[in-house]
Amino acid sequence: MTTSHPNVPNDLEAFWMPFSSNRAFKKAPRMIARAKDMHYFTPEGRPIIDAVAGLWCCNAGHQRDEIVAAIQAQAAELDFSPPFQFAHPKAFQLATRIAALAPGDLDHVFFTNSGSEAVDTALKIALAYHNIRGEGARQRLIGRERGYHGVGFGGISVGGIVSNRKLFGGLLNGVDHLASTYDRSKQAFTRGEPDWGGHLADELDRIVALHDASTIAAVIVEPMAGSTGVLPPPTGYLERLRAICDKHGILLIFDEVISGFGRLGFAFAAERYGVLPDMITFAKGVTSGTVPMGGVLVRSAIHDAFMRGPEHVVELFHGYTYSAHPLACAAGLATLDLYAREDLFVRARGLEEKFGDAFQALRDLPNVLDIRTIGLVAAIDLAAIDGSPGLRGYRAMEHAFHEAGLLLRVAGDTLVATPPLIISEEQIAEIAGKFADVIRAVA
Ligand code: PXG
Repeated sequence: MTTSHPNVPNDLEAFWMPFSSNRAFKKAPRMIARAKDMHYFTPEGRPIIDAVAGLWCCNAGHQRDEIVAAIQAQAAELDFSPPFQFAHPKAFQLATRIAALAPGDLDHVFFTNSGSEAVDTALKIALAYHNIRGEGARQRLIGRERGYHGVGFGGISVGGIVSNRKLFGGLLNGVDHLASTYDRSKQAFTRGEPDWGGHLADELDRIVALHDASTIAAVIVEPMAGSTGVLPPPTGYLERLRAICDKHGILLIFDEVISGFGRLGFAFAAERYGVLPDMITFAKGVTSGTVPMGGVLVRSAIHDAFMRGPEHVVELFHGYTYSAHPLACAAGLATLDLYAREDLFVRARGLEEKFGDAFQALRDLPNVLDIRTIGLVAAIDLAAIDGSPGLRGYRAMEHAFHEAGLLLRVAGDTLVATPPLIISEEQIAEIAGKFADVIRAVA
């Protein structure tokens, strides 16, 4: 593919794009060159309203002056310092700030560079925790069907997305999965948490009975499953999981890579649901997507269990060269300042009803099978084109970008909206209107 525009590269061959239809893209590229607040701009300068906060991450909107300035200043002051046996001040400052946002005694932060690394880190901490307490037989990990926990081997093993698993061999041993909490016949067109499905948490008791609690290390779930099309937790479900884990000494990990930092109107979904997990994984919104960063929040008892033995000894043989990178820490601090100053989590909570109204109103459009709304998230299931699952969704994404000036996200034939938390009421109406145009265009 060649193109004559000065800001567009002539050769698109070398870059193997992640999770993309490379050949289709390279025939008709959807190129993004610039961004500001709620908008992207193509190289030609055409505005595209961002209905998905980049990829669920730019919660404060794009190119916010305070975050840009903090990154620029940090780059001029300290490019990198080794995170193993040395540190820079902002790493401690940011960990303290994140811990203060988290509920209960989730008081310790292990930094990573992505959600995938955060998930693998949390799973490793769970296994090691049981080991050092003399319960080394606790090796099994429990995930959930339709769960997404990134693309590391740990994450795809506990994850429940067939395409992410089937080509990659045997994965981790000793993993089991809970059933997905979604049943359209019982939950269609639900706003917020569905009433049906809380009992599905009791499956954990069945899995425990099969394997015995003494072999199970941890359960990992997204409080709200995001990537497979937005599946809010049924009322009571997370509480029941917590109770069963407590009964059996199993650690409960909430993967909040998507639900963290305001998406559901709270710093973390754990707060919305009043359920305290043993660990929370986060990424994305911590820097509003500006610099890669992820991490794991860990409860005190788990952290403290490692802090024993001779003091010169490394307590956890795990970490990344770029854990707590100075640029990411500077971006994170500026992002948290901005969230606080503009009260963006509370703002999201205040907009939830209007956002839900705007998207639930699309239910009579052609091919709409279900609409789920929660926080500042909406998912619209469209009927698949016979014999070509995902084609209607793909066409919707293309039409949205090229014709409607809209960036949306598709998961198969499900269209997803998850905009920056700075969205105005007028922009909610604008985005919902564009979704309606797109759904009609692909009918
Ligand atoms: N856990 C959860 C719950 C996620 O949503 C990851 C882990 C992995 O994060 P990294 O930073 O390694 O990508 C994610 C990522 C989508 C979509 O369209 C969602 C994600 C990534 C790409 C697309 O829903 N979430």
